[in-house]
Amino acid sequence: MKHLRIIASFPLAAALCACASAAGPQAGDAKAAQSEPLNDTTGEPETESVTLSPLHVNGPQLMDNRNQPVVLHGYSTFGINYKPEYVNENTFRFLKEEMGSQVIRLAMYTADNNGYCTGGDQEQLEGLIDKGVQAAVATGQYVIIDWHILSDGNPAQYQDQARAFFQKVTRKYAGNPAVIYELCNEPNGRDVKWPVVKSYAEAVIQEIRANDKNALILVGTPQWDQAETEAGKDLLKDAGNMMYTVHFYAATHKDQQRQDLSTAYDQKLPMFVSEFGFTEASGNGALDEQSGQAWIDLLDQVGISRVAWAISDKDEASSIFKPGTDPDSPSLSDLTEWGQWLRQVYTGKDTDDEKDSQGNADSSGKTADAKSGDSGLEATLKQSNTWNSDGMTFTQFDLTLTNHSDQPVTDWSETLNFTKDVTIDQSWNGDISASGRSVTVKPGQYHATIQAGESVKDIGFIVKSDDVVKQK
Ligand code: IDC
Repeated sequence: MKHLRIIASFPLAAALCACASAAGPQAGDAKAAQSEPLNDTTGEPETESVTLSPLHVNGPQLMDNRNQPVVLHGYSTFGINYKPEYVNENTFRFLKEEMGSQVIRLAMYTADNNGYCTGGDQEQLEGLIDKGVQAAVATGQYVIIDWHILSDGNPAQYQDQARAFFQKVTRKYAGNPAVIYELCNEPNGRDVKWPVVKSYAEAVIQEIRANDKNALILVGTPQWDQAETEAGKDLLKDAGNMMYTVHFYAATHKDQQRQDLSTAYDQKLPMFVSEFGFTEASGNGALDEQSGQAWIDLLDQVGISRVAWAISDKDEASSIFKPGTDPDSPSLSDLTEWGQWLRQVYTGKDTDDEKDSQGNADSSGKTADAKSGDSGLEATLKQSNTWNSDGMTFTQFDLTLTNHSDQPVTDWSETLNFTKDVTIDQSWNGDISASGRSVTVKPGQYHATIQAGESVKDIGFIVKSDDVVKQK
């Protein structure tokens, strides 16, 4: 577990710096630099608490403070007034280190289940928000404070409370680049058209901007966050740094909604998917992986951040944890099918393999080495960035090779398979070549021998393909 933790938190800047002397000029190339959008640090491996880069919007794209595109992956809490126990630093750390999370959304219902405006204990809820913000920051993640309207479909209904709430929290967190404000979860209802939401947003944004000129603000769109094209025709003015939210549940929302997102993207609308699932919109029912994958491919293509519903152990298909999961010590075996799927797409790691190799609790007889490639090394490939340029898709992968045996491994070779034909655009710290859908990695000038127990983490490459590519 310890070494996984280091892999997950090692900033790419450090890897790139480390290989600048080792791998030549490509290490500092602008494209490679795109892959380190998050940490406003260079050099040292990340400690618990990192400074996150302030985020800003440029055209439709979210960017870091070096003007590099940022695509955040993350998880939403279930309503914090339903499941306060999951607002928990240990859970957030697990999500960061094992589940590829870079952003946590704190969903605070306003009306449902003793919400903030319907009898909930406001002080207690504000305390939970603060606990969540601290826990996200302590684990190096962005955090979204979400005013989670739902049964109260019209955000104007509790506009005064919303203004007071956002005034309070922005006073508290002013200037903290980790904190993002989501003004209203999912406006809905027959009369709740975009102008209604827009005028609510204007009122609340005024409060936020009085305290914080730069914070990133997310604004909902009507029809449960699916009327982005309406917003695209009538943008908020002078709101500063902001994006519009789109939500989807893949088993319910399909081609039409994907088409709407593409249309809005063509309008250059800055969008952020602050909630999504693969279930039906009810949060339950079977996962529709086909429709879900089509959504993920689309988000990858256009570089949109996404936050999955939900950090919960409720017995429903959109929960990432099985019932009874201990929020103080979640583990891979607690993941539901949905949790496992998210881990796979956010980190490239297959949870079944890892569960087998964890702590030698291996009933299947498989060893850690059995899952590795050709050489007896454990190979973990992490997709760290993807972007489009000149009509092609570029995807950066970082490779970790671990020798779990008690013997050094020499003259190794690893073959990695992908879903599409790829060519190598750049590579570092290895002899790396592509043929069709596979990439072969051999030792270059470095790492000819990997010692017993050693983990090599600075090998990486960027592949070029005609569409989104994933490891197979
Ligand atoms: C759902 C929960 C469900 C709960 C319901 C009402 O999954 O257990 O009973 O809220 O509190 C949304 C909402 C989100 C919903 C989710 C799934 O933002 O609050 O959570 N969903 O229905 N929009 C579309 C789907």
